[in-house]
Amino acid sequence: MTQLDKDTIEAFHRDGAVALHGLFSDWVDTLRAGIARNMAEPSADVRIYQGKDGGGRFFGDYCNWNRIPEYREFIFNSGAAEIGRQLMGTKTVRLFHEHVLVKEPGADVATPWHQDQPYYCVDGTDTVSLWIPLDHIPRERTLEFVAGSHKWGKYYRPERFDKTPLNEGDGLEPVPDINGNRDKFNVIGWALEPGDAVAFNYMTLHGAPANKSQSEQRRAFSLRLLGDNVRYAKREGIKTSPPFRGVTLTHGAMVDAPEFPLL
Ligand SMILES: O=C(O)CCC(=O)C(=O)O
Repeated sequence: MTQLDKDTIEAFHRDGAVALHGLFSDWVDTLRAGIARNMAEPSADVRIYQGKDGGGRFFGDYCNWNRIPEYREFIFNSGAAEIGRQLMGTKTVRLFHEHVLVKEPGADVATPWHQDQPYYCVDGTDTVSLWIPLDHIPRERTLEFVAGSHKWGKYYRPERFDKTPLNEGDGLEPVPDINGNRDKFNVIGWALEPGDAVAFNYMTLHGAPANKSQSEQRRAFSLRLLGDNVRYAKREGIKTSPPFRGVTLTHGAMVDAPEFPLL
């Protein structure tokens, strides 16, 4: 069992994001195979942004672990849940969902700066996503974070990745212009190899550039985990993403449902 060192865990809590190198190298082929299957058989919730002028697609799909055997194998057997548990410092780890994000060569849609929690039907601070790249990621193409933003106490307005709002009139303030003011924010990010991971809190502001490479794709598998203090959040009149249409939990309940197995 991998034991994370104290500095890594401290950096995760301080900055809201930390790089973990080489942890999942043995799982790269499995996850690539799962993503190929997922792209060939997408769910009804798939979102595909077609690049302009011959650019590739930005493919996003989620909540497919139950029907993609490679995802199940990874989620239940890779030790990722234990890594999440150590980072959060919790007794329990529950699966929230997986999210796959592929930017084909020339995919010209950037991932806008956002926090994940305002999109979700959960609230709490014991949260972690493990964003696992399956291709070489140079620093200029990596997922970036505003260090410390998970502690700002703000929920910013969720948008679709093409910048259309997920909900009109949600009363939330827009995400600040981070790219236009990079000197004012502590932006962190790492060059990564296949099987590395970046772990981040659902409240940490993050974003990623378009894929300007004309030859290299950028595949990523993001595993979303929940810890002890997370509760179901019913956001009245608001579309969440993922939608979790079949879940009947009440507001404030433990997130205990077959969709969210204990790991
Ligand atoms: O892969 C990307 O471009 C975005 C990833 C992301 O926003 C996430 O995993 O929460």
